Amino acid sequence: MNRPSLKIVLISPKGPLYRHRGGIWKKSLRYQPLTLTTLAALIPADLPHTVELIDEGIADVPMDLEADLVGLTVITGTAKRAYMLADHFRSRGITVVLGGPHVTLIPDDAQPHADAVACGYSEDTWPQLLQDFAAGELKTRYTQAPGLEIGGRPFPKRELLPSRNYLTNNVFEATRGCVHACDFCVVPTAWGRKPFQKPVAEVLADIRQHGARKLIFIDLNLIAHRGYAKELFTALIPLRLQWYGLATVLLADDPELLELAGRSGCKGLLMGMESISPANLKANHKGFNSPEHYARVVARLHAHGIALQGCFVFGLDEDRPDVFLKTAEFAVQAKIDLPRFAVVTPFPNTPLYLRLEAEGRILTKDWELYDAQHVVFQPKHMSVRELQEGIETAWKHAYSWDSIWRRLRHSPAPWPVRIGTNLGYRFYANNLSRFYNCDWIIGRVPRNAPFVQPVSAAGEVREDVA
Ligand code: B12
Ligand code: SF4
Repeated sequence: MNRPSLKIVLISPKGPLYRHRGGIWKKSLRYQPLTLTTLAALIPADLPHTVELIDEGIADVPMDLEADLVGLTVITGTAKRAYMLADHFRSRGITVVLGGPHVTLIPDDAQPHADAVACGYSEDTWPQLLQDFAAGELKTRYTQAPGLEIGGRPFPKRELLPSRNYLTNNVFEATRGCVHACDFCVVPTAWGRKPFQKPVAEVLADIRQHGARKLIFIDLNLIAHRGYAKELFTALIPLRLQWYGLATVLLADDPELLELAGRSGCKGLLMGMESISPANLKANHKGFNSPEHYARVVARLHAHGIALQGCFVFGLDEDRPDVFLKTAEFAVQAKIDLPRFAVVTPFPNTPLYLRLEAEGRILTKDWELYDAQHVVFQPKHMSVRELQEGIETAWKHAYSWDSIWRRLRHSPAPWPVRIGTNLGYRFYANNLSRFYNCDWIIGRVPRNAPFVQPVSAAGEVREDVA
């Protein structure tokens, strides 16, 4: 019997970065996301269907779209928007499925807005969910299969999103997960500490069939499993590529792996430096980071032609009002190519969140503000306003002309890249509150409509925020 063709629409709702269309985050600065293209590839071939992908960062969602099933991927900062879209499509009789990091962290929050939620990695459950739906047997919750393997899957269908709207669609994934357990990180809470890996031959086959020469690995910690990283880097060498990715600072203490990374074409890495306070790092289970060695990390990466985007968070319990300038100046002196600063964000159900909630310090559960730029909890040694303003101070210091010059001279990146990235970040640094709409928090302008006033767990408006 012929089954009717399903019309599936997959949506990545717009998040905090896209509130200000026309800002510095123009189309050309984004790389193509992998979530929707991966999900599209996982739709069973024997299920008659058509599929459409909508990345709301580059295109509007037609509210009158026709579909049998809409799937939305949700991170905490986009949850409010995702729920709004979900409620709308369900009111039109369309079946809605929600999945992604936020749904995995806190499924009961998403469940009322969906016909089904998918928790965890969905390589096995998403195809099953679709078969169930086609058979009229959709369940309300699908949870990551215990023996999940991410290898042996079809390659992401990158062609389903328009490549012209992105800086690149040469975006790849070799691994998932991380072996560490940093208190503020979503990864161990959402997906556990088991590293998942695609067979190296499959990663290479995907790169080859896509014809990528310059690419991005989105893996959160490419060196989570040393043996795998060694195998991958070694296999990449003959391809003579250039690649960018994420790793921990531990790479710098592993001369063999670092050399292989350099030889395999690694040109830039993003690393979570997090804090210059060892006490902060220890308290948050990231004691393997040693701030006294950060300058050495940079020097060793540079020696292999690798530039560093070093990320710091502010608001951990040891931070006091002098932390912002100290950290920014530290980053400049350490010659970090591109320092970045964010507010530590207690994503739901992470150890950090649970601790702050137990202490009555979570100020708001308006998920839209959980974007790593807004202060959503009561800091220990400063006011919300000091923390919110301090981040701008750090950005402005790190991207002053003087600081740019002091860092730029040492970068291994080609001059046009060094200058372009620093100018981009300088512009961002000087317009930060505009992009993230933080002004209302620090009282500079009246509050804008969609945000709620942070309130303490007890329900009263916090005076230091108002
Ligand atoms: C690449 C990436 C980005 C890219 C692209 C984002 C994008 N939309 O794809 C960029 C750089 C733009 C980015 C930006 C940000 N990101 Co980001 N990003 C990632 C990263 C490293 C990989 C995501 C990815 O493509 N994974 C590969 C795909 C295949 O996996 P997946 O998305 O998890 O999908 C699988 C399952 O989750 C599930 N699934 C997911 N969605 C759905 C939907 C349905 C219907 C179903 C059935 C299943 C399902 O099935 C998939 C297959 O198993 C993740 C970390 C991570 N490893 O997940 C962080 C991550 C998603 N980002 C995060 C954050 C916080 C941000 C920013 C807010 C950071 C900032 N301050 O700017 C911004 C906000 C972006 C926005 N939307 O406004 C957090 C989200 C935490 C949270 N609870 O919200 C993560 C988890 C990182 C972290 N450790 O905290 N990010
Ligand atoms: S090392 Fe990075 S990815 Fe791993 S748990 Fe810590 S913050 Fe998360």
